[in-house]
Amino acid sequence: MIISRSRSLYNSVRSIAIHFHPAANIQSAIVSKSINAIASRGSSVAGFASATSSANTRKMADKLTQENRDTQLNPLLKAGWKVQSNRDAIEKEFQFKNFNEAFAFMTRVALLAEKMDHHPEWFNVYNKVQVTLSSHDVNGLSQRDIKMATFMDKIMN
Ligand code: H2B
Repeated sequence: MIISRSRSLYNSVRSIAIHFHPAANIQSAIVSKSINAIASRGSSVAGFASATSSANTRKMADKLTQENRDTQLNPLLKAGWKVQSNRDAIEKEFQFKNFNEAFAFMTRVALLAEKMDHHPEWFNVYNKVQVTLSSHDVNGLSQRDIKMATFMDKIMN
């Protein structure tokens, strides 16, 4: 009895101490953030089927038309991008001073790729990065490839 009483006293003192401890406040803020993140992930799982099908419809819509090719792809071809002979994809080789510069470029592109959910095919050896851009879901070039190629050219200059 005495043991259990002092145990419960200990627990309430401990919980007060935790409550008022600044580090505990930070910790509980982190915990509630994580819970919110898990909760919102849960609700997006519930809406998964409709979310993915609308994402696919959106992605299909951005496949390049002939007009887009004349107005948006042509400037990239003038800037050194080439359409592959066997595939509706564009490629370009970027060269840097050293590996560090090449990897910094790849890191900046990777951040955009994650944001866009659109990823380049690429090959790196030391100071060179060979890039191929194509949109797998539309089996060819899309606005996303134009955007990514334009970004790569911009950060090179
Ligand atoms: N990148 C490219 N280049 N084409 C795609 O179709 C593509 C992608 N689809 N990155 C994304 C990821 C898809 O697989 C995810 C599930 O949205």
